[in-house]
Amino acid sequence: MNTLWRNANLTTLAEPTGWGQITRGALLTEGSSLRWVGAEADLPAGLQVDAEHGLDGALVTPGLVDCHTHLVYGGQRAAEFELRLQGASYEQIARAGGGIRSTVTATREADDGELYCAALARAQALMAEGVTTLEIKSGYGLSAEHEARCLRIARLLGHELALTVRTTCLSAHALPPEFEGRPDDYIAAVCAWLPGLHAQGLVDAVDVFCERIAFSPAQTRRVFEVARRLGLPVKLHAEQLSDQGGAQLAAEFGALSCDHLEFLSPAGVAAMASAGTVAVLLPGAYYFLRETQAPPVAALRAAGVPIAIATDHNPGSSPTLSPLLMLNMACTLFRLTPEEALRGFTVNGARALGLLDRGRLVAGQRADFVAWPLDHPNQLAYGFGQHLEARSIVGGQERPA
Ligand code: DI6
Ligand code: FE
Repeated sequence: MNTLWRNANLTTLAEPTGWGQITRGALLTEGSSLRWVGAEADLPAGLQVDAEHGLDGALVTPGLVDCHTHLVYGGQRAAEFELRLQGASYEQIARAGGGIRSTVTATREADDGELYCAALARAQALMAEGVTTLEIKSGYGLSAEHEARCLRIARLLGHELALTVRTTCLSAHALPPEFEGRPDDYIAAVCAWLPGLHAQGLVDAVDVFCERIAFSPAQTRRVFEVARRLGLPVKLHAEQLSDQGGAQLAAEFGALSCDHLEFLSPAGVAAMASAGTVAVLLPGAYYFLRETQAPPVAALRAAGVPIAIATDHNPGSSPTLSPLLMLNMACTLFRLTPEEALRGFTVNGARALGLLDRGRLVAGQRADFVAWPLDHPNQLAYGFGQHLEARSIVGGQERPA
């Protein structure tokens, strides 16, 4: 089925730099792919289409790719937010058994229906702001059974909703209480259950939280070695609170991405550049934890490391469901340009998931695009806290509002 989408003010991101704007543009979709993108005036003569839709001159961008979320969990942590406002640090709360561990307890106690409904509502909020591809990590189950449950819910969302879901196994997120004092034994358990999760088709990538309050580079390596044996790509929560040399380790394994990176060293930047690893910057967590050291954006740019932006939605460090607010914060807090921020939430976000078939509006890519009631793409990052009625077209089909 061929569908023509007319009267679009296109931002294609077709080239490595520049918005790639085409005013009075059109898109021709064939099934779930883009077959032709250009100015209406250049439409091939005698074109036969099965359907035609007008986009009313709306700004049209590639669909947003939220490449880093922890969407499936029970409970919430507003009380911990209050404790932090009174002076407790994220690390102190984690060391005292709160933080991630408290969400693990709430997640294990929630039944499947509760977990599914809560995650569904979060996914719908992201979709309302133009997300068409979503990564979801496990990491609040921390046992074979509960990790599988959370990944299954993530997969189910991908089947039920009009968006692509990619799952990441982040079992090495925190030490569960039953392994207290035995982190190496827990890593051995994770390494033992990973092949089973993979065999059930639940895992697209493997991630580890490499940090002094989580797992060491040596423990990270053990998990990555299993991932490599299974042929699964890796990602890493790296240098969020301190420099662990995680980026170099991840680069050695050809990681798709290293995420957070506030404490990334020059050696880490160089390693990521040579491995082609994407830097996923997470301004929501930086803001909410009131961090003061921003990631080394100028060094990443100079080294040619692709930069992605994501919500990092999670109950502890980034309870936001607003991709547009993240675009704004990427500019105000990390000094990205509005164009770099949009690229970060589209083409580079896709690359951080190993998806090269989306993120730009060019023939051959997936027909995932969003029509916004705006005039210029720089307005996406501008109106912080704005609520826009976006129309999303996913795989060539308009998603019901
Ligand atoms: N870094 C983060 O910012 C999230 N996970 C991680 O490894 C926070 C998770 C949480 O606090 O629940
Ligand atoms: Fe995260």
